[in-house]
Amino acid sequence: MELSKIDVYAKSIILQAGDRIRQSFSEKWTIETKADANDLVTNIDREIELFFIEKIRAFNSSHKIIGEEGMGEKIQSLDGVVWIIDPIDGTMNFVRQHRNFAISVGIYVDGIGKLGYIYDVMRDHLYHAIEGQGAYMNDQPLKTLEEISLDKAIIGLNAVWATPNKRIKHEPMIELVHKVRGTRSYGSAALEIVSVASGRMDAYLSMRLSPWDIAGGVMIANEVGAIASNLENQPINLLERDTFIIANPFIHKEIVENYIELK
Ligand code: 2AM
Ligand code: CA
Ligand code: CA
Ligand code: CA
Repeated sequence: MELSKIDVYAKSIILQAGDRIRQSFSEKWTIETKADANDLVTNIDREIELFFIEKIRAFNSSHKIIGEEGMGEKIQSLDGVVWIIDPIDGTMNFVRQHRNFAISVGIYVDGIGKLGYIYDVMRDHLYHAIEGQGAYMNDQPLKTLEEISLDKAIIGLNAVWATPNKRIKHEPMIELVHKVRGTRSYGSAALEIVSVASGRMDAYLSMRLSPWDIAGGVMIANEVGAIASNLENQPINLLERDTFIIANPFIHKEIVENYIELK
């Protein structure tokens, strides 16, 4: 299967899904909670995931699908062609802000990222990458990341991690917050990752992300030289939930080694 054929098809179904999401603002959604009171899901998250599954099966029934809402398969390996999908990344933003959410799609072949897409639905910005061919925003190339020092960096960080918490020592995080030029928190991992890929932000870290939060974005960010790992500086694993950092290559090691102490 040629990647270019998959690419054309993936883009077309992502744009169709975006149209459907924008159209849904005129309807009444069903909003439920999942793991905790802040973990939201709507009927639109589920509908869009199902839309992708039907479209991908119609395209090629041998392709496997992993999606956040669990309508794809439970897969144990990344053998073959695997689509890793988050139908709405940033559901809380979708519900409360009506913006700052994205569709995330990563397509992996035998575990290697081949195609990545992040669609910022309300801005109509489609980021994409094809392995080895660079990354683009609406077909404009993203530039290779340039050298930056930590004191000039803007980092994406949820404020919780700089307060006492169960997952990470907060004292070094406070030091990091003081060291850098600024912090941001957008509430959509996919949009934070493409912010790093676009050079608007220089790092983003999270204590707990799932494969669908990062699969599309990491493909895009890799193409401009960003480094992704877990917070123990191990390679990312697309079958498990884990800690996560993506950063400009000039500050990745410094953040992980000097400021991260997991509990
Ligand atoms: P989601 O909106 O698709 O659930 C928000 O902080 C970011 O973290 C979003 O990208 C969100 O994805 C992700 N996230 C992962 N696990 C989450 C959880 N249990 N609750 C809320 N957001 C979660
Ligand atoms: Ca969710
Ligand atoms: Ca997500
Ligand atoms: Ca989601």
